[in-house]
Amino acid sequence: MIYGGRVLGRRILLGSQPMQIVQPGIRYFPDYLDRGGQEAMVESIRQVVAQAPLYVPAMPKTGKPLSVRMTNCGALGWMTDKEGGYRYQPTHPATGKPWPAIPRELLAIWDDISGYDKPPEACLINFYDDSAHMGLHQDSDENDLAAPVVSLSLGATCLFRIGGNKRTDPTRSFKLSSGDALVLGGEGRMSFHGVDRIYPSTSTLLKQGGRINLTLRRVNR
Ligand SMILES: O=C(O)CCC(=O)C(=O)O
Ligand SMILES: [Mn+2]
Repeated sequence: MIYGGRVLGRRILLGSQPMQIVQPGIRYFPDYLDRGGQEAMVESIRQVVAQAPLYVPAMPKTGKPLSVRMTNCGALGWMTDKEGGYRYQPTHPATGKPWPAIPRELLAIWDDISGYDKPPEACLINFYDDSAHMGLHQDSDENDLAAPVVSLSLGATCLFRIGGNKRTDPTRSFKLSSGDALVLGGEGRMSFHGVDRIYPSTSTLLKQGGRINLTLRRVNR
């Protein structure tokens, strides 16, 4: 059973809008989760955060704090700090405990739209307040680059930017709203991308405002 979704024949259709190919390998699913599905997902994420509190990640070497707060669920979690740099690790940096399991409704989304036969090992949870952003980057710390990255947005709308495989390639920007899903796979797996800005007060999903982004990743081949 998929929470908030409808089952059509053998295909589980959660989105109300058709999928759009933004550029080769980049698939955009507007309104993928309906409001009920979004609320259920927020509740699952709250339970993860209760076990694995949000922390402030820091840039390698400089120790400059990122503007987003992060946590993870899954066997592995992505993190960065001054001493250790970008990496995946099996435990939370503050509690020392293993990350909580990936909620089953997130695993169902991976099964529905990733097109990949192995399950995700990591789900990075980013929390953006109204002034947070994320600079242009590639997701390149995974060994299995054949697997896509599956992203789900909840709460405030953001301006998302995506380009090509080189930092200097031209970019395009579009808005990601609550319930939207995005897949970076195939030719688009190494596309540079980032979040330029959050649009405050564009969603009633999160009572305190802000935006949550969840990215499901396969780390090992
Ligand atoms: O917040 C987003 O939509 C993108 C997040 C992202 O690129 C990342 O966590 O690597
Ligand atoms: Mn990324």
